[in-house]
Amino acid sequence: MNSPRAQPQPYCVVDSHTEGEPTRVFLDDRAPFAGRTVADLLGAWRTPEGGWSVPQELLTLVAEPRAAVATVGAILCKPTRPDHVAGVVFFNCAGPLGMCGHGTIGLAATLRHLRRIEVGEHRFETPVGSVTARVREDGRIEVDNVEAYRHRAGVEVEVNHRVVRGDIAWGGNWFYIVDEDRDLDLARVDQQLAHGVAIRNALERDRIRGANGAVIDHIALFGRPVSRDADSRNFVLCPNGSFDRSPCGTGTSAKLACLASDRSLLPGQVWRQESVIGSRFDAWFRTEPGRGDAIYPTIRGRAWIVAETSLLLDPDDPARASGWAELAEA
Ligand code: PYC
Repeated sequence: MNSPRAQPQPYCVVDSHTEGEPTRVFLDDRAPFAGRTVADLLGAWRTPEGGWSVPQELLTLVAEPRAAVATVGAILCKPTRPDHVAGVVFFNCAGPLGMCGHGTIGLAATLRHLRRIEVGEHRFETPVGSVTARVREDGRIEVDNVEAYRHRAGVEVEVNHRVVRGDIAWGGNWFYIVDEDRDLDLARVDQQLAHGVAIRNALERDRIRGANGAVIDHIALFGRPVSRDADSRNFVLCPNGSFDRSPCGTGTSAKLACLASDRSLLPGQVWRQESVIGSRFDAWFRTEPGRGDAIYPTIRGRAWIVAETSLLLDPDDPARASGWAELAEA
């Protein structure tokens, strides 16, 4: 008879969606995350090139068959500053994200659900800077994102024998932003995904990158809104080849930076961004003297809790990858 194999400790998670886009929060009260800060995780997961990667085992936990492909993981970490509630490291099944707007809204809704925070302002440390989430009485959550800016305007790239023109902008992740003439809708998701991937490949082929040689891993197509009271509809290709069901908090931030640079949107003016599934974020920005064209965007949206669960990785399961070596050695 086979003796029973030791089962690894389950990962406790809370799942939510923000305007349709899933977030899976990994709780910080048990190993391997208990007591870890953002810097601990990034240090453990540092790559020889100076970036950082996410262990395969964690990528497995935000991928099929345990999650929808669009899922963003959010690892809750110990804060290092007394005025911050927590740290957070975002990733999807392809690897790390800098910031994540929908994920921060999902994280704040999760912490409220767990009664760890209440209505009010809460600060979080992320790998790319501090962000603030304001949980409102009406359940909406506003995120004051990291600084956003347009890096280059009107950058042309040849895609399938056609010239595409777009702006390169930072909103917590790197985006190539294209204003599209065509309607963006769910019926054409396959074409939109293929177009996004072709643009991303063409940018890499031509070594067109963000500041300091950063790879542009998000492609955001902006088009006409469907709702009368929205300003625009978008389709955002994420690094894992999925599309954002929400209007993408960091993508909307990057778009705001471009609008601000073009003087097409003023500080405080509300921009209503619709996603390809028709969900929405309201967004606006402020500026600071001496910061040039950089803006400080705020995104407002809603999130709903959908599950509290623990994830199992059976050692015999072929859909599991091994390896906690990176963190264990930290
Ligand atoms: O909301 O910032 C965002 C985001 C990035 C990737 C998926 N969602």
